[in-house]
Amino acid sequence: MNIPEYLLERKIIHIDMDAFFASVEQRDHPELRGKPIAVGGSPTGRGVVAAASYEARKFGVRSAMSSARAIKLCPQLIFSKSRFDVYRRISRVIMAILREYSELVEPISIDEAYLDVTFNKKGFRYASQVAKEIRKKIYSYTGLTASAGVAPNKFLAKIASDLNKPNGMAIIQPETALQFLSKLPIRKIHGVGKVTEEKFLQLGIQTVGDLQAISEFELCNNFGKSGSWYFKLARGEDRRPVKVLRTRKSIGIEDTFVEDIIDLSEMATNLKDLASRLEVRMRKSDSKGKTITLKIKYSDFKLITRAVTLNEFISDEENLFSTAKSLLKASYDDSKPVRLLGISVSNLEHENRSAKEQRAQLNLF
Ligand code: TTP
Ligand code: CA
Ligand code: CA
Repeated sequence: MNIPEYLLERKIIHIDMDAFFASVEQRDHPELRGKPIAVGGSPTGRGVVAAASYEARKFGVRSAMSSARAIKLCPQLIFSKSRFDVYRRISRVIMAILREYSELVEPISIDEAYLDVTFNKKGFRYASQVAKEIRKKIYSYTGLTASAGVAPNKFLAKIASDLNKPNGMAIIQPETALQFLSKLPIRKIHGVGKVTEEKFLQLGIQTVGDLQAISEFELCNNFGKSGSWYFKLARGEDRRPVKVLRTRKSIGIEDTFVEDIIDLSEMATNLKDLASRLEVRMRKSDSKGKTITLKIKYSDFKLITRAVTLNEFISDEENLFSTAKSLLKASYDDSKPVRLLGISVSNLEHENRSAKEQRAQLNLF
């Protein structure tokens, strides 16, 4: 059988952490290990389950289920509070590990990413070797397990990472992709929800194999534009590139005043307010930075920026304010009314750190 060229061009890995939030809680609270646990809102309120441990899933407990229903299904279920800052930090370590193998990394949620390893940084011949190494490294750095899918494109890689979950991996080879697809139930196609599945079933389409027998024209008649997409997917054709999301290079905040300001102490008051709001933003995105930039726009719309790089990473109001204020003092001119002030922080900490350093900071074990 001829293998279509689009299945021979690339090697894509999809990595997805196992029961992510729940596994983190079990890692940090040994008494929860081996037990059915749910991370999320309490069953007495109107909370929902964010993540369920694999032990809890045996009882049917799932993400997005109401906590009240979860406890009915599994009366011994233990609820654990979520700790987003911890999950975010771990996520960053994982993404940094992935970048050690390829520059082409596309995080698609807090616990999963695609990477294109057609040309990987370590010169591995097989993508499966890369995936194996990555899983090992994630475990040694975070104490958590990940599952991996290796395939010629994103669509197949995502399906593959689910096949041997948890703590497993699967490879879909170009040679076997079409045969594999033919047996796959239609709902396994990413983006096919209950409603679309029902529509497929009504047309007598249960597996991707059934879908392969339908013409593109007919699919478009039934599903509009998505018809062509389904037609391609049925043949394992997914040319979507792994897109590198540019990481944030700076965080800033600015205010344009209703009336221009000429008084230095009034400017300082505004700067103080900016610094306080900037601190909140930096805390939210869990970042610190070294370079502080002050932006001044004068009443004649002339714009200047003044920057200083500190010896340490900061994110607190006090330091932001005092640094910005000294920049302001140095460039203050009492003949020039100011219409806008802004502070931004660049040279951010997480860009400057490798996975190893991030792990050291996490102090996991
Ligand atoms: P998922 O990857 O969907 O699930 P999971 O990691 O818990 O389990 P699996 O082993 O099947 O991959 O989601 C990752 C995390 O995102 C999950 O641990 C908690 C969070 N999440 C929510 O907060 N709400 C949700 O509805 C879902 C699906 C996930
Ligand atoms: Ca997951
Ligand atoms: Ca996920």
